[in-house]
Amino acid sequence: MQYVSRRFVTPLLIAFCAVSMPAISQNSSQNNAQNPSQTRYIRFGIGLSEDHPQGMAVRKFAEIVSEKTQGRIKIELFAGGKLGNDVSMTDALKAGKLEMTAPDTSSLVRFTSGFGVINFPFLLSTEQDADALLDSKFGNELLATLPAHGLVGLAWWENGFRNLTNSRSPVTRRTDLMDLKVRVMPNAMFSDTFQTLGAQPLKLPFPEVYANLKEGKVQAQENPLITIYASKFYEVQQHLTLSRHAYSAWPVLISKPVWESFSAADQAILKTAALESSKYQRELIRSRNAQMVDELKKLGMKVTEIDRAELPLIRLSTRKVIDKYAKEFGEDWTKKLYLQLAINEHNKLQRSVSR
Ligand code: TK8
Repeated sequence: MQYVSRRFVTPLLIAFCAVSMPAISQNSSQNNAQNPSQTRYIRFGIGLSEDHPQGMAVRKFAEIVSEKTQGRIKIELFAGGKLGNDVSMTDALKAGKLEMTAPDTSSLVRFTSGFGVINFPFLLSTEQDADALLDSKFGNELLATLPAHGLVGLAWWENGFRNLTNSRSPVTRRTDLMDLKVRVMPNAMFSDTFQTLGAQPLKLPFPEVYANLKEGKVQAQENPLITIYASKFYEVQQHLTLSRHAYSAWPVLISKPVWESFSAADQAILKTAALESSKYQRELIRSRNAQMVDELKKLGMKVTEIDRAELPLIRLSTRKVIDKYAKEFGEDWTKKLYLQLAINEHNKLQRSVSR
């Protein structure tokens, strides 16, 4: 049933929701201006399931907002790609036809190229480094570019370190990737990265991944561990390589016309709630990821790592991709990124010395 529903129902559902979605912005401003006490409903669309830390973070966000507004603002969760994929939901926010979503950074490169540098292959190695990068001047500067595109970024949730799964054979060396049909996010750098490594990348929106893996249209995909578990990719993928080859994040976005329909006090509540949900989400996703290798082994996945001797060679070959996209994304953003990483490294050393 799951296969049939995903393949045929999802596009119909998306079409129905898109058509039935009222253009919220004018309604919202009417609500706010004429009836500030009226209950406001904010739809929050995500690609992952309700029980994934992304879905649970929306619930936490909703709980905080409802509590701080005495139930005046209600956040409604639409999970599992019901309202579309990262690109279509973000476009719906821009058009004022959907209120909130949390897309992968890779889908925002079309608005601000700087979002792409976060996904540089092997850029980060720990969640702490990721926090230091996102919760910095650099992270705030990225979010500050969004209002020009009809979006407002409230906080950063973690998607996480991405690992490769496939249905063909264990991947521990570059040669194991040769001609492997791998689904990548609709993002040129991810596609180039896997092409450079000898694979055959295919860009697909997240809601279509499971069906295409099951049908064999693609043999592989790459995502954080908890996503592999929550999206049941283990049902159609036998091999897991703990590659941690890239890091990605989910900025929490609200449609700018919707944002502007709220009073400054309500905006402050939404912003605070998003920041509080971010702390909760990162802690939750990390604790769930820590259990996932054992969980996925129990579910039959064969887990390997990249051969030690191979890793420097793989990183070397992806260096070409970084050099290419450092230019494509603009030297300015690349400079800001590496300056922020250097500052964070310095601060880390300072802290370790002062202990
Ligand atoms: C879910 C996506 C997903 C991402 C991908 O909407 O597309 O593989 O990692 O988490 O944002």
